Amino acid sequence: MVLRKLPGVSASGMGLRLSQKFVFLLFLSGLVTLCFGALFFLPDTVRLKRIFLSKNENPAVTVGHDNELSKKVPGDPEHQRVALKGGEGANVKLKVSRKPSVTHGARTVERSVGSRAQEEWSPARAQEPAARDERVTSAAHNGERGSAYSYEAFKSCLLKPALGRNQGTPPDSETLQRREKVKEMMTFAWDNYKRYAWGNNELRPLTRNGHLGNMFGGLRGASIVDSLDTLYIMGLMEEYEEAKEWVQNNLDLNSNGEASLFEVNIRYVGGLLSAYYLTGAEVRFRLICLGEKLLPAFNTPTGIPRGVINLGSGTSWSWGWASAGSSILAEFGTLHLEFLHLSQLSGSPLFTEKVMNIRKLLNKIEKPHGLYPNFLSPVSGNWVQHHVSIGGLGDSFYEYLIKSYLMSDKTDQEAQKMYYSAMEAIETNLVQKSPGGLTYVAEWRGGILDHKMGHLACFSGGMIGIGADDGPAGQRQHYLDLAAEITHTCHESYSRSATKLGPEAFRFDAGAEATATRLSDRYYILRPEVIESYMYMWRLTHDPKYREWGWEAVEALEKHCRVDAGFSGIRDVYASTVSHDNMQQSFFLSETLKYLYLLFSDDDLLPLEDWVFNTEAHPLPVIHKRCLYLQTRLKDPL
Ligand code: DMJ
Repeated sequence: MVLRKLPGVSASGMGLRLSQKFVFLLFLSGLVTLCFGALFFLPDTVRLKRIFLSKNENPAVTVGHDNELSKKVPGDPEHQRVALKGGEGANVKLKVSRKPSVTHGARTVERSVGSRAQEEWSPARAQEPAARDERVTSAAHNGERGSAYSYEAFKSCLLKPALGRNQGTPPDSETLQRREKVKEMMTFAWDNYKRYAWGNNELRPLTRNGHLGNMFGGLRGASIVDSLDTLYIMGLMEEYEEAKEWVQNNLDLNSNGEASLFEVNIRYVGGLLSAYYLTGAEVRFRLICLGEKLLPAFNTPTGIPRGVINLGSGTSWSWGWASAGSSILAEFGTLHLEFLHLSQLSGSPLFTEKVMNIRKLLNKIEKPHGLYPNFLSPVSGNWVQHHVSIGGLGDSFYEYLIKSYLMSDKTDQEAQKMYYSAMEAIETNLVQKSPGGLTYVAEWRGGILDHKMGHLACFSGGMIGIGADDGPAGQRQHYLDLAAEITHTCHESYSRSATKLGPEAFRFDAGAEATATRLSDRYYILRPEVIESYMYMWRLTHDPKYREWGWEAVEALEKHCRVDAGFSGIRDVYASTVSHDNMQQSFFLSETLKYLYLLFSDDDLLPLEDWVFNTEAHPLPVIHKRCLYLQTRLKDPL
């Protein structure tokens, strides 16, 4: 019935006239074109879009990759190489969209084939479920983008060979013997970890088993990741290969637990970054995946990250013990070095933007007497308490200011300014001289001094030393003297104990001078800070006392901390019969033994012109001015 009413439809059947057929076909083809075109406007995650559009046709894939490169580094040979990889269509489409690339989804997997990401794809990784995660796939994409900064390009930026002319072998036999001893300690610590705790985070040397703990959100193998670069610089190649193989085949990033943003960053991100830069190990892809898993912690009203993050769900929260849901200065202030390198390797400015935002807020906020308190609200962006310390809760924030400046080849003047103003405020308000003539850095509680210095604060001797050259005019010697005085005080805290190891905290009140007065402060957990300062002061002054002090520490560690199956912390440094805490901390392998080894090596092993150490002693390369093209790109983000 209806058909009969339609013009052009014959009564005898459904036949159409030729002209009608033509119009109908025209209409049909128009409809098909319209539908296909509409695919371009679907969200990136819609499957149809990925099925129908080939990778070179997908405009989102090309965004932010060649776009950034072609816009910001014209003429750079590395850029040209990458731009070609994108295909001709890439550069044309790039001009249209300026979306940040990190949010790009699974589509990027296809694109990464044939790129750097593919080079790094091992069979083990291919089986890893994480590879199917959308954020991970975007990392693959970014890994590819980062291929502009190839490993070879990076190596050509170094001024000197990383391991020196002869692996830093010292010319005199006594120092060489001492260095060999430290290497033996590392082998002993490693072998026992391997035998009794392989894959766990730390070794429990008395009970001969592993410890996982709850700081790393279910990530495993902290001692392995922390040891990679130490094993490598010590020339323990068999052990290094074992460690690398474990990372490649067994380090599972798909964990789902409560992690400290700070600890995962300094140990895992830092450890993997160093392994990559020192050896070219194929960890770049995984590094970027891990970096991305930390990003949700920054989703706060101010962009100041919270301290704890679930690596699986991305939910983040503040430590229960931190007052009023605050974030900790030493935690959110100790991301800068690693995040800058994550941007270098991924080509994504996002990591840099996150840490620059922290710096911006810290610059803007009013500081009591020019000091930075330890607790800040990630919601309001205001200080929560006025407790200031260069030890625990504050320490590595200051360290990362001066090291950001040094790692930028002294171009990051903002970091320079912040560091020296902070130092000035610390000197005015916190630095004290004891009646016995020992210089120390007290803690500050709303204007009242607590005459206590933590073991953690003893890193400051080295920090002030490496910062001596670039402060206000005429201050170099002053800073070198201050660094030497603090290092001397920290050495005193060791030499005044029965074990010749230093307590967790020592005081300068009620008649005490560099000794712990409370039972709860008497322990030593294999911490590195005092030895770290010896190492820097040795490099800066070549005063033989620093090597002697380091050797005293080796003897004390051997005598009191070495047990049958590894090294252990002790509960009371003042007791001549020690009680062990049954824990071989991963930082003993990454920091304490590394700094000792460097102390007894020539200065050309990891020269300070080329390397800065992150706060877990993982060496990260200085980004030299002549290799600045990526930095230029990052300063002018999408
Ligand atoms: C290490 O994890 C790092 O050095 C950190 O900055 C402070 N604490 C430990 C070592 O004591």
